[in-house]
Amino acid sequence: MQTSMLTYRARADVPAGSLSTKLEIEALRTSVNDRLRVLVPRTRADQHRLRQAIHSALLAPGKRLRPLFVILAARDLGQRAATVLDVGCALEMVHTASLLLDDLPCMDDAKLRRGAPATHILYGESTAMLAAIGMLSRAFEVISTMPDISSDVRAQLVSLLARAVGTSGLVGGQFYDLYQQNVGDPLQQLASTGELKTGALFVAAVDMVSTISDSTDLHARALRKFAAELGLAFQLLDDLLDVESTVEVLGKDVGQDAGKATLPDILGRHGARERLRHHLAAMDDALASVDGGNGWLRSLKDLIFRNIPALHVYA
Ligand code: GRG
Repeated sequence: MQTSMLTYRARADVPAGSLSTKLEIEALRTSVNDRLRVLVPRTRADQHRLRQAIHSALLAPGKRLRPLFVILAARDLGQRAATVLDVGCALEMVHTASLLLDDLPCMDDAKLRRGAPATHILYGESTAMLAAIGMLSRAFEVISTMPDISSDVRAQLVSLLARAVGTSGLVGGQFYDLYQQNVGDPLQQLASTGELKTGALFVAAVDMVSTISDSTDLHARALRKFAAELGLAFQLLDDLLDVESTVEVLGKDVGQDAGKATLPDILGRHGARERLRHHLAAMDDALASVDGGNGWLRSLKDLIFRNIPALHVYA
């Protein structure tokens, strides 16, 4: 990230949430899926079971929010390089790896993911763990071998991703989720858990985009604030859906958080929705300070938080 000026391009042409915006985002999702099929970790002919586990997990119909987030943040910065698609796919590999690990019996013990039995149910726990590590490693390989960017920028991207995965990110957040539930102030603890477990990847996503785009510090900070609020809002939405939605709608187990301290549990559903609105407003504020609130990220935010039939109440 540098201090050179780069115009933050607001999109006056397509209003947030319009049909053409949805179609455009849908087309981007297709290009993410196509690219994931190319980048998926290679396996040898005699590693058939591992290949099946990786393919069924990574190429399953996920929402692809993290790649979309990367691509749309880059668009808002006027950046359309192919590099950005690969960054998004690498984040999706990390995210999918985290889902495989999260679903294991020693963690969340989930049975269903992305509309199908969880990877450890289909292929066994050890293969699920190996598949996760295979995807995680491939993510770093993709980032560290991306053409058309300097080795200095590549090194910065690797560092940002490593930080988001490790004890300052997913690993640290998962540890809190598993073992720190009843330690200290529960609201503070949940904020730390959400910040690391869910927010770290979103923050890494925009930091990576800002690095590639050589964005201004002002824009980088605003995107980072947006991403941090998105992480908290998205985790809160995930917690609300766990109590309010169905297996059919989500394609994953519900009621997984029973007995756990979550925001809906502590604040009640009404209080949790209020808090969600607060995060959504903070996201708008962050964007407004740079693009007038009419960019692609605004559209993505609207799609995530409004387009869930059972949850129009959150809009
Ligand atoms: C070493 C990669 C790695 C991880 C170790 C297991 C772990 C630490 C972290 C778990 C992090 C986790 C699963 C957080 C939950 C985040 C969340 C709200 C996931 C749901 O994401 P969606 O709704 O899912 O985007 P889809 O399936 O649509 O991609």
